[in-house]
Amino acid sequence: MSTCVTVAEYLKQRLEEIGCEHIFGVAGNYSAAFLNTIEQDPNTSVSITGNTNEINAGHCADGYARVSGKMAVVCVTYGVGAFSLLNPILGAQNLKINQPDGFVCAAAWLSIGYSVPASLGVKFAAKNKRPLVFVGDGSFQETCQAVSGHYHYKTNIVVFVLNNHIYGIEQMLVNPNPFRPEDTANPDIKKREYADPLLNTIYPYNELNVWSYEKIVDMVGGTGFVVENRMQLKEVLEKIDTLPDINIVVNVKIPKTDVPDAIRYKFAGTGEDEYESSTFPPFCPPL
Ligand SMILES: Cc1ncc(C[n+]2csc(CCOP(=O)(O)OP(=O)(O)O)c2C)c(N)n1
Ligand SMILES: [Mg+2]
Repeated sequence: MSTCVTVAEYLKQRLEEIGCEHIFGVAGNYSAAFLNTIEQDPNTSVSITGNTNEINAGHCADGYARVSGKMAVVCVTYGVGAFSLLNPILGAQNLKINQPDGFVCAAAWLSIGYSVPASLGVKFAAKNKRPLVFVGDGSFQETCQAVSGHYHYKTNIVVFVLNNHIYGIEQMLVNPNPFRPEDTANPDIKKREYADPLLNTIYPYNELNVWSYEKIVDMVGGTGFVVENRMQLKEVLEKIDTLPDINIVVNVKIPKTDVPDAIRYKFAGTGEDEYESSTFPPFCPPL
C-alpha cells in the first residue's frame, strides 16, 4: 500500500531530518500551503521566523549560517519574493566565520545593508552573545526595517550607525578631493582647486537624506541614543553595558569629510574623476 504525502509535508519532514530550526522569509500565497503545514504541526522542530523583506531574510539567513555552521533556510513567494532574494543568495558565498567572538561581513558581494538583517541571524545562531553592528548611514537606509525584527524577537543587538551624511566611500573612490585637508604643508595631499566646482565638493548624488537614526526605535521598538563626540560615546557605551537585554540603535554623528586613517593614503593618489576632462560627469578610465 502506498502512502501519499504532499510536497509541503515532504519538505517539512526533510527539514526536520536535517535539523533545520528556522525558516526565514516573507509569506506569500504561493508559499502559504507550506507555511501552514508547519504552523499546524505542534510537534515540529522547525519554526517560521519572519523578516521585513526578502533581502533582509536572505542576509539574516546568511548571518545565521555563517555563525551556526548549520543550513539556513529561506522561504519566499514565487516571482516577486524570489527575485528580491537574488542579491543575498549570490552574496551568501564561501566565508566561514569561526567562533568564539567572530566578525561577520558580506564577503563576496559587498551588498550594503547586509549587517543589520544579518545580525538577527547571528543572534539566532549564537543566543548567548550580543551582536554589535557597525554600519554606514547609507547602508543603514537600505535595510533598516530589520531593526523591527531585533525588537520583535527580543534580541539585545546594538547597531551603531556611522552617520556622515554621505556615501563616503563612493565619493572617495571617484574623487577624494573634498576630503583632502586645506591646511597642510604637504602638497601631495593638500586639497586641490579645480575650475569645475563640482570636483571640489561632495557630489550631490552622494549626499544622503537626513534621518534621525535613533528615532527608528520609536516606530519599531528598542532604545535609541545619539552621540556627537568621544565623551558622549564613552557615556553611551557605559550605559549600554547596563542594558544587556534590549536592542539599541546609536546614531553616531561624524563630520562629513572625516575619513578613516586606513583610506587616507588615497589623498595622494588621483581619483577616477581627477583626470583631464572638460565635461561632467568627468572622465572615468576603463576598469
Ligand atoms: C546594494 C548595494 N547598492 C549599492 C552599492 C554601492 N555602494 C558601495 S559603498 C556605497 C556607499 C556606502 O555609504 P555609507 O554606508 O554611508 O558608508 P560610508 O562610506 O559613508 O562610511 C554604495 C552606495 C552596494 N555596494 N550595494
Ligand atoms: Mg555614510
